[in-house]
Amino acid sequence: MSNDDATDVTELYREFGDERLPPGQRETSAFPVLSKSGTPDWDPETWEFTVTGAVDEELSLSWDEFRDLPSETQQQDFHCVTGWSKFDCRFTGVSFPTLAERAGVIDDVDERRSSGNRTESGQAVHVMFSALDGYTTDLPLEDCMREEVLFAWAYDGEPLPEDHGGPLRVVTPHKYAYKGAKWVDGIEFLTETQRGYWEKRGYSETANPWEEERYS
Ligand SMILES: Nc1nc2c(c(=O)[nH]1)N[C@H]1C(S)=C(S)[C@@H](COP(=O)(O)O)O[C@H]1N2
Ligand SMILES: [Mo]
Repeated sequence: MSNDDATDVTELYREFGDERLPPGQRETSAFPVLSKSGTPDWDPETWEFTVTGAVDEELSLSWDEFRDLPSETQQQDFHCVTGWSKFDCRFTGVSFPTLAERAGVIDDVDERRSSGNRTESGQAVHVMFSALDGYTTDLPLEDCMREEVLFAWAYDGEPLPEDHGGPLRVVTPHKYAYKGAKWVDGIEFLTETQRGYWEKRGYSETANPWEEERYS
């Protein structure tokens, strides 16, 4: 795969700040590994990805079914809350909006009224990501409904390394990287805010690198 196949989304910082490198970060060419408790095992035969909560249709996808979803390759920046940033990472995977559409997430009140199942599913405003190692992280729905939020299975054209979340991880180039669950195996659409693993332990809910939202 050549670089030309990737959509360059590194300019998204202009929405948040003047500089591509967020304040208090330094650029590195390394790709350190940060995990709360090591790399979990995964079995492609039994792995399933679930989409639950305030959706029209709850989903359960096998690895093959997940891999059949429409995918794309993007060139993105990666900002770790511990102070390093890595530019021009090439990730391939499924965008969050693509998956949300599959599950019939309706985040518009008028659409929901006319869909007739308002009380059944409630209105999704927040998302909880879960992972094979028990990690969780949360974001407001509007921060997830961006093309740059990818469920990525490849890095630089190669299968995503296990330490970096292989087979599947989330990347959130507009947020500190703890918002991107490695080994992700499910998302739940929530009708109210809940806190994830680091968010419960004092890290910022919103995690905007250009505002240095590191801790809450
Ligand atoms: N499942 C899971 N996802 C996770 C973590 C984790 O411990 N478990 N750590 C987070 C943190 S704090 C960071 S900084 C990034 C690190 O990603 P990397 O190891 O690929 O650099 O993953 C995030 N996603
Ligand atoms: Mo982190």
